[in-house]
Amino acid sequence: MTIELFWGSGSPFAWRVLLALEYKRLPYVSHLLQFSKQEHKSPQMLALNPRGRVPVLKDGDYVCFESLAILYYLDLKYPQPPIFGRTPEEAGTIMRVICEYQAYIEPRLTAIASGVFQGNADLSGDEITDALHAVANEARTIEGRLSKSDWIVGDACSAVDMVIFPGIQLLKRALERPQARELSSRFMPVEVNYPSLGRWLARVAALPGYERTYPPHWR
Ligand SMILES: N[C@@H](CCC(=O)N[C@@H](CS)C(=O)NCC(=O)O)C(=O)O
Repeated sequence: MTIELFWGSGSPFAWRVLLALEYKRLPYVSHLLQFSKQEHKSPQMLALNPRGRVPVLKDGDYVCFESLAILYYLDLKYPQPPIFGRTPEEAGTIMRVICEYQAYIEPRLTAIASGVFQGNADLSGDEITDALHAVANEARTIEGRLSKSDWIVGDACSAVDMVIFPGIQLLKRALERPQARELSSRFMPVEVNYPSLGRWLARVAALPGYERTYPPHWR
């Protein structure tokens, strides 16, 4: 069976899946879609995912979308190396930290990133400032985990690293923009404010195949 991945450059959700495919050393056909040409909304793509969003994974006749669902599918279908832990307890903790990230960090991180990139929010207003404070507090918890272990949960790279890493990269990229200079001081430079998180970012970036996952338009 051939695995095909439909994705877009800079999508943190697609990046998760690329990291998982590379980590599991699965061969795949990459379909890099151009958001600017609305290729993710083509009739062919809408037939695969009626929401017109990426990533979409096709494995033979089976189609899956929603990045976390894709990670879960890949792990059950291609179990080695596992990304949802080696024990039920590890799996539970990996899922728990992913759920915490999605509930308490991701919406705020998205608000900050779209405020910076799309200019649709006042970067010195309460909403964005509060969002950054909340993200910075949550990052402290992750920093605590990473000060005790190389990976966020357990002693190997897992789905939780793949879910959180692209989000942190997106946040860093947003906070590096000149218009975010004042806002960024609470978080940046990551390597100084969160040394263990900084080392973890470098650790993920050193994984085999990482270069193939890096958003082409960020180079
Ligand atoms: N919850 C989805 C989110 C997917 C998503 O929002 N993808 C964005 C790219 S970052 C997209 O395709 N946006 C296109 C659009 O909304 O038109 C997942 O985890 O896969």
